[in-house]
Amino acid sequence: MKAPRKRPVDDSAPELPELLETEVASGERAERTPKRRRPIEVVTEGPFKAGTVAIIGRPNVGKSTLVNALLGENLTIVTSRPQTTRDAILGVRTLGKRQLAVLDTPGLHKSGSKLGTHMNAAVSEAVERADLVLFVTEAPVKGSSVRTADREILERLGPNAKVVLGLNKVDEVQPKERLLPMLQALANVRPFLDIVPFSARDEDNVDRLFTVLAELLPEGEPLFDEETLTDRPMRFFAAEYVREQLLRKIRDEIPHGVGVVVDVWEPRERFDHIEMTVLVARESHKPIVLGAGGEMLTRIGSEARARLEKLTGRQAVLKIFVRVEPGWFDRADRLRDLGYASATTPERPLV
Ligand SMILES: Nc1nc2c(ncn2[C@@H]2O[C@H](COP(=O)(O)OP(=O)(O)OP(=O)(O)O)[C@@H](O)[C@H]2O)c(=O)[nH]1
Ligand SMILES: [Mg+2]
Repeated sequence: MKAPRKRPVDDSAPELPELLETEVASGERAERTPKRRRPIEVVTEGPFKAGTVAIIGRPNVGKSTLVNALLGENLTIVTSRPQTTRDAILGVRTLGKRQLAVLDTPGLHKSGSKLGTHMNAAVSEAVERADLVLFVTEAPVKGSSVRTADREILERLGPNAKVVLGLNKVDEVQPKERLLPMLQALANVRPFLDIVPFSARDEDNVDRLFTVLAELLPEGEPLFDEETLTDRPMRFFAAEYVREQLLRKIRDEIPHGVGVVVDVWEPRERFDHIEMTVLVARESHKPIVLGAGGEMLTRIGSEARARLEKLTGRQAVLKIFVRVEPGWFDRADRLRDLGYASATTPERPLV
């Protein structure tokens, strides 16, 4: 069997990534042209390639947005707040002779609770499990030096880890030449198999990123059947979509965030009947979640329901309760109830 194609990058001179080449070469006129979302090129000849890519990076750099763009499905939750994702979440896309299984992971951060420890441990597990790591960071609005937190993550990845560098949010930087010093600085921290600048939000260059990652995967049989989107049960996403709305609407008022537990999931003939509990840490948080006359919780429920129905293709009826449970984020049993698999795993180095 042929080895997967690798494109080594010289530390001192990173390859000029494709997005930059086109934009630099075509000048100002091209920048005024609206971006086109290119479809992913489907490989139909030759051996099948399949494998897992762990997508890691600081909180809020756009990992989950990217996962949804790579999957072509709105699966994982996205908010403008750091520490949105709390567990490694698998998403699978099979196109022709390529199967890309991506692991969305929590943003690596300094943890202050069992939940935080679990989140960082989930990243280590994802890296261990994966064939390839995609390290994502965001384009700097100003300056070009490598952020300390980025450097720390890159240094925690062992020298033998197979890592691709993804630079997100390039839509925020004009002209694109301004990205080059940062790419150069990052490439000086460690070698990357490839470097891809992209905008997950605008789905710009995500097609190329898919191709680059898929080509680096090992040859072999598919890991999942062609229709698989994720290995998580729908009830996990039901809870996630409620949490997403809570984070979007009232994160400022609830500093420790919330936990959402699915208590009942009953498939009935024409709809799924779902009962959930929102855990808050303080009595004073309960009226914030409920809103005046329960209006906030009703809005949260109806937006989460709409998102869930799109995913399951079935109607849903959601009943949401709120319970005060001080310190829920520090209780291993509660974290397991919330579906966070490695709730008791201690933090380990990223291998
Ligand atoms: N301008 C711009 N914003 C983006 C892009 N991709 C993501 N964002 C925004 O960045 C914020 C964070 O996105 P997420 O996808 O939740 O980031 P994350 O890395 O998964 O965050 P955590 O789960 O907290 O680690 C959201 O407000 C996104 O809309 C992009 O390409 N351009
Ligand atoms: Mg995320």
